[in-house]
Amino acid sequence: PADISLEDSNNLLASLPDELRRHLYYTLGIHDKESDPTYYYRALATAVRDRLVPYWRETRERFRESDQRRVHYFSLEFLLGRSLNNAVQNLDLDEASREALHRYGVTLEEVAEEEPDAGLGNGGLGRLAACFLDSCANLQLPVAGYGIRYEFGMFHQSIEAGRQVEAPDHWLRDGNFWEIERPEHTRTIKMYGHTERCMDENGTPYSRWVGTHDLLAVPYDMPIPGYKNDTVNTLRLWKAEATDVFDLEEFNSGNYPDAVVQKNNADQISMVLYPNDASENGKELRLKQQYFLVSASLQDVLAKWVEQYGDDFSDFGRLNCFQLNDTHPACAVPELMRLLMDEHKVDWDTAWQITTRCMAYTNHTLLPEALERWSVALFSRLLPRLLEIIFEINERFLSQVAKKHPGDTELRRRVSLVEEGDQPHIRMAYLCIVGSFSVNGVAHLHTELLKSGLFSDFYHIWPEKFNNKTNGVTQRRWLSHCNPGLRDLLNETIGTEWDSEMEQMKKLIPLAEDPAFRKRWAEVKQENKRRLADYVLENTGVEFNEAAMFDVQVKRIHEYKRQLLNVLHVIHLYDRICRGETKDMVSRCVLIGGKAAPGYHVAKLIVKLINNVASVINADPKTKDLLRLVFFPNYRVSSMEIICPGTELSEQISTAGKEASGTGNMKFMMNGAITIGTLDGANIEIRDQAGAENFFLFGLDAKGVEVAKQKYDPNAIIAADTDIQRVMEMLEGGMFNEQEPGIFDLLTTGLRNPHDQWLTIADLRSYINAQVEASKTYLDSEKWNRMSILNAANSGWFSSDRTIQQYADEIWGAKPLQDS
Ligand code: DL6
Repeated sequence: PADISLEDSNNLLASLPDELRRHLYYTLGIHDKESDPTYYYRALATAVRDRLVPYWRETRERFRESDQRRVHYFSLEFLLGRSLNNAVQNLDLDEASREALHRYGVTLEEVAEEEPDAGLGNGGLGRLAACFLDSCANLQLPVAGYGIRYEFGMFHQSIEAGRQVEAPDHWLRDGNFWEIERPEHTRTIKMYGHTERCMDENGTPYSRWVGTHDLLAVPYDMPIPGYKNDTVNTLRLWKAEATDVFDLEEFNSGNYPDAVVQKNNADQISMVLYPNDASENGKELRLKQQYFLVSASLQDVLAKWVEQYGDDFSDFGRLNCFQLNDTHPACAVPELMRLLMDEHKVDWDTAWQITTRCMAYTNHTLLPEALERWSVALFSRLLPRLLEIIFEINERFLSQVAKKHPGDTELRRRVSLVEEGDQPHIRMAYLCIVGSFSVNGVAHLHTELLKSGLFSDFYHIWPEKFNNKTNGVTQRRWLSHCNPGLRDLLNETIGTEWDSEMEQMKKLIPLAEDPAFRKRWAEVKQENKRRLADYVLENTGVEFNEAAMFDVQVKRIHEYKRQLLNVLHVIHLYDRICRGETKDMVSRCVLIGGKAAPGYHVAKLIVKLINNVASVINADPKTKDLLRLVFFPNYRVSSMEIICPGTELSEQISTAGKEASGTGNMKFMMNGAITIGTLDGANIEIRDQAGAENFFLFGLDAKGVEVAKQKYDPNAIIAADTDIQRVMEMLEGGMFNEQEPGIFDLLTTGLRNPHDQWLTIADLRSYINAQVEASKTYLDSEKWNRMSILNAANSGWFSSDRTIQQYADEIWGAKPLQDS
């Protein structure tokens, strides 16, 4: 079957209804009418995947035959969400799928609901990787994703007595109908052991890594379909397995449990996603995951290279690029060196030239606690050969620095890859910078702050390495798929090209002045609000008033993202209601959602506070029709697909200088929500694009934050502002924790702390004022709708197609592979 042509393979497939029937009958063994929609999901997913297979193979062939540069996107996270609707949309199978399902009395929507989210990521960084893969396939770029096939994805969050409760997310329990296992490409991964110095026949010394514990990396490929362009790229996810399932000696001696120890140890590596978005916890298993991913993936790429070009690596750097999604895959730098030198006999200088020609690093955070450092002791136990290589990279780098800046020992100490101390550590970000030809931030401000702050020494050494690539999101999932009402309106009014040429959205600008169009725009939003209200009711039991403003903040729970600031404003509104000060008050339904890292105590306390405040407000008859607050549980990709289109006010309220970019802000903008936000991350660019008059700005900017920190006195601010004072009194007086006195003290003392680095109280007055402005504007619905249209109209810049085009042109030097 390997030589089946594209045409033949398509001919092998019957019509979609017949394929659905075949999979129900033969693949799933369903012989009677089945009422459980999960079977229809499985059969349809398999039938749709079959339709991708010929194009998938064809794309792979084009990839293989081309002499263009190939890109390998290394990421510990790919937050894909659901695949069915995406594939149906990209293959233009919507109508055919609906027709095929019709005879069984089920809808595509019901069937799509059966698919578990592939939650192989924490938040922004993982979802960005998924949007990037979509755009690469849309642009027909030769880009493959490499990640880990976690058995358990992002934990399931439920709320019990207001608190977050985590449960495992066994998303693979019922199988994954998209993936194809490729055991023939299994790779062996080394860990532990020690190194030996040896001498080759020419008397040149070299190192051997021996006595290792080996395990296997087995690839599972997920198709990444391009948008109606016959291209299907690949996301290769690795599963860890033992080299031998049983230790036969132990088994034969009757010691059954010990016989499978090796298997269990190996399985653990791809068992679970670490649920920390912005902090690392230095666990050995995490380093194992990181090394496992990069070693397997680099071996894969090198094996394909050798198959095609033999052991001549002279063009390897020109024809390959590895994009490192944050420092998580940083071991790729020493591992490529190791593979080239130890396995392929390339000398150090050539290997270094190749490595630094093909590695590129993206930084996603300025938070110091998120910057990875691994202890030298752990490295030397787990990856002794890599440590040797890192030490040598460091030595050579520091001597280069010494040559350029003689006598500046302080500089050498600062930029060293090894942080000295009682327990020396390897600075993974520095390793990435030294080993890469490109270092990029993810929004203009973020990149500038990297250059002037965190990485300023390196910026002075290599200014040419630094560049910005402002993030983007795919409009095909985040507009076309999730907002069918708006999609249809756009198609009817500005044509259909915006789905792959997002700048076409600009055609909406003149329509913002057309009252008839504004009316239709508002009708679409209203319908999306109705859908969101149903969803909220179903998931929280709280009724949203569909005439109210839908005010939303969904993202990971973190102090710097300041969900607390949002709650303080809600308490302020409640205070106004309690005092009867409701003249001109706009009804609001406030939704907050997101997961807190299980070990992040303060974040979990914020979740509890939101829930407690919600309980009090929602139970008070005075708030009826004026104010609702909900904490939306288990926020994930598929819930954003309903939340985003129904949102009117998008809360992007981080402490300036802390949010690298944000991407939820872009999804909301595309769907016509108006942002209330600080000058942080990509908010700045959102405001530039939308126009300052179409954005509710508040708070200190990044410089202002640094200045304010010098003489911050939150208690004086509270004492001088009666609104804020009352909010604090309500909080501190126990109004929201009558049964559990003192539980929120940590939060209130934090707010009052002059060293509070999130400056929540500093920005509260300005935030309240911006909220008043937002409310006033909302009362003028014509104005609001005009602003909403102009936000969507100017959101073209935030398509990940634009971002990826920039990566391709300015970093990768990658060209599209057209279909033959
Ligand atoms: O670049 C994607 C995304 C940004 O939009 C967010 O602003 C940023 O917080 C997030 N960073 C992380 C940090 N993880 N690490 N390391 O998730 O990246």
